[in-house]
Amino acid sequence: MIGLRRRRLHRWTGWLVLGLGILALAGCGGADKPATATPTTGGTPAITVRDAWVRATTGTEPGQMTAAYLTLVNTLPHGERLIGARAEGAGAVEIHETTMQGEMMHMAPVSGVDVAAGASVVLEPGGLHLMLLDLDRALAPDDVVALTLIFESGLELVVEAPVRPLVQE
Ligand SMILES: [Cu+2]
Repeated sequence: MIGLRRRRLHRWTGWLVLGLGILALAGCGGADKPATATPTTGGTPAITVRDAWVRATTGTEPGQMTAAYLTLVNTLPHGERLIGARAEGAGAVEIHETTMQGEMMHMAPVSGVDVAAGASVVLEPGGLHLMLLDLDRALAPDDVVALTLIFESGLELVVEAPVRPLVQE
């Protein structure tokens, strides 16, 4: 029990540190940004994933957490709602949104992300992201993490997301 309590405390500390790190490194104000990806015309209508990547962990020990980012592009004639995900090597994955509350950066779980017909949604630092929890190993650049995105319709998409350094140039 003591070990569990300690781990929980550690997790929250990690969130705080990560939040501050995003603030310091990405300099993101948490403002809403328009989607940058445009659904392509032609081809089979589908929901697709672009530019998926996972932030490298800060340490080398197991049990860490990190964030994954990607763009969802929906060329289907109907909306889809992302409701969860799995990640290779992660004990759990949550969908989070980072917002500014006054001058404090805050992130909290959200129940899902709607991707309207013909629209795209960007998960990016300072905004929506997937939180990969309880990693069984450290993640370094050049690693690849298989992400499975789960939609409310029952659709599941698997994407190979490369690990990128904490600081993006
Ligand atoms: Cu998060």
